[in-house]
Amino acid sequence: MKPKIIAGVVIALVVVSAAYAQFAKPEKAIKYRKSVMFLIAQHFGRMGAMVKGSTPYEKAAFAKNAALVDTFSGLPWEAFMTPGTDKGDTTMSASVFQKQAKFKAAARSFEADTAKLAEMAKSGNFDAAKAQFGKVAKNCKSCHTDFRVK
Ligand code: ASC
Repeated sequence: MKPKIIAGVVIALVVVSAAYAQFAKPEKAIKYRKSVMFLIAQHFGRMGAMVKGSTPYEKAAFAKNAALVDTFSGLPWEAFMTPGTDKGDTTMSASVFQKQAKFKAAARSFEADTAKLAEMAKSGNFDAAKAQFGKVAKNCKSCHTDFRVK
């Protein structure tokens, strides 16, 4: 093979192996997903306070929190699929591995609903955003019921 082709193959292998081995150790995957879930809960909670009326509704702040939750919504799933991470410092249930299709469907549903929430929040229609906030909260709850150890 020509050196350029060899270099190309080596680069391709490095890129592919990096994509499949995001986490050096299971503990890193657990820490990663817990960090993302912490951020989601923070920013979802700030919207929740406005939905409940315990803090005043501010369009820009609500939209910013919704956009952040939408961005974070795609991040944690690979870390959940990492083998061995149903044990250790985690509340993830092994049912994530046993019911992968259901888990992935729940993740996609959460992503779709957070994307809609971000759109509605941006439009400034607070009533619509509130209703959509409720749908996202249902996603949170049902996934926790099925996939989190009580
Ligand atoms: C939150 C949070 C959750 C969800 C869930 C929604 O703010 O930390 O786990 O909302 O309670 O039903």
